[in-house]
Amino acid sequence: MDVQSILGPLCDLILAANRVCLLTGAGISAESGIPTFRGEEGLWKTFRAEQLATPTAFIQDPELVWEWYDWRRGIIASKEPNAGHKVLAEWEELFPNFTLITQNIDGLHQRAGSQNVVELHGNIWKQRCIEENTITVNHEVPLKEIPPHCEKCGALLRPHVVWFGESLDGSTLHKSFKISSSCDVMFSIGTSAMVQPAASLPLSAAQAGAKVIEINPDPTPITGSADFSFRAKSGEFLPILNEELKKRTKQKKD
Ligand code: BV8
Repeated sequence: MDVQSILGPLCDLILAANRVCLLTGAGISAESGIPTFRGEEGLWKTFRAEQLATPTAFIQDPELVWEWYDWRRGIIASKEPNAGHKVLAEWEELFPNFTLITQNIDGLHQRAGSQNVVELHGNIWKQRCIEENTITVNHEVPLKEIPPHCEKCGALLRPHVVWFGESLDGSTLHKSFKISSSCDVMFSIGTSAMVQPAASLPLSAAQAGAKVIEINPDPTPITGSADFSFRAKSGEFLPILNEELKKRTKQKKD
C-alpha cells in the first residue's frame, strides 16, 4: 500500500468522521525511549511483566514488585512525550467528538497535552492503600520508601494500576466499549492487541461498522480486521498524517 496515494482518501474518510476513537499501547511511547512489554527490552532482571504485574507477585514479594515500578517510574520521568503523543493531543481540537483510550500507565499522553484520556489500566504515578483503598498521587523518583506505606493507616500501598487477573474498573470499561462501538473511525496505535479486554475494543468498532486504522511496525491480531494498516512507527507516521489532515482542513475552509 503506497502511503502517498492512500493518504488522500484516508484523510477524507477521517475528516468526514464525527466520532473518532483511539486505542494506544506501549508502542506509542517506544520512540520516547520507554520499553514496550513484548519487545526484547521488555524484560526487567529476569522477569516478564506478566510475572510481576499480578496480585500474587505483590503478596509474595511487595518489595520486588515496588522495585520494578520504581525502575519504570525512573525511566518514564526521564523521558519526554514524542511527536506521536503530541499529534494526538492536537487532535482533541481537530475532531468534534474525540476519545483517547490508552493501555499505558506512563501518563505521557497527558504530559503531551491530552486532556480527556481514558486510562484503562491505571497510572504509575498513583498509589492505593490496600486497607482503605484511598488513592494518592506520588511523583517521587526514586521512591523514598520501598515498599511505601499509607500515611494515614500505615498499611501497604500498591500501584493504582490493573494487574493481570484483576478486573478493570467497570464504568471505565463500559464507557470504552460504548464509545468504541459507536464511533465512525477507530485507530489502533502501538498495541500488540494481546491483552484482553483492551484488544477487543478495535474489533467491537469494526463489528459496529467503523473504519479501523492500525499503525504498528508489525502486524497484529487486529490487522485482518483493519481497513488500513500501516507498517510504520507512530512517531513518524502521525505527523505525516496530521500535516495532510491540516492541509485538507485548510483547503476546505478556503
Ligand atoms: C481481566 C498495567 C477479568 C500494569 C496491564 C487467556 C485468553 C485471553 C485473556 C486472558 C487469558 N488468560 C488471562 C486473560 C486475561 C488477561 C490477558 O489478556 N492476558 C494475556 C497476556 C493473554 N487480561 C487480564 O488479566 C485483564 N483482566 O481479564 O480481568 C479476568 C480476571 C481473571 C481471569 C480472567 C479474566 C487485565 C489486563 C491488564 C493488565 N495490566 N498493565 C502495568 O503496566 O504494570 S497490561 C499491559 O500489557 C499494558 O497495559 C498493555 O495492556 C499490555 C501490553 O500490550 P501493549 O501495550 O500492546 O504493548 P506490547 O509490548 O505488547 O506491544 C507493543 C506494540 O507496539 C507491538 O505490537 C510493537 O510492534 C508496537 N510498536 C513498537 N514500536 C512502535 C510500535 N507501534 C508504533 N510505533 C512504534 N514506534
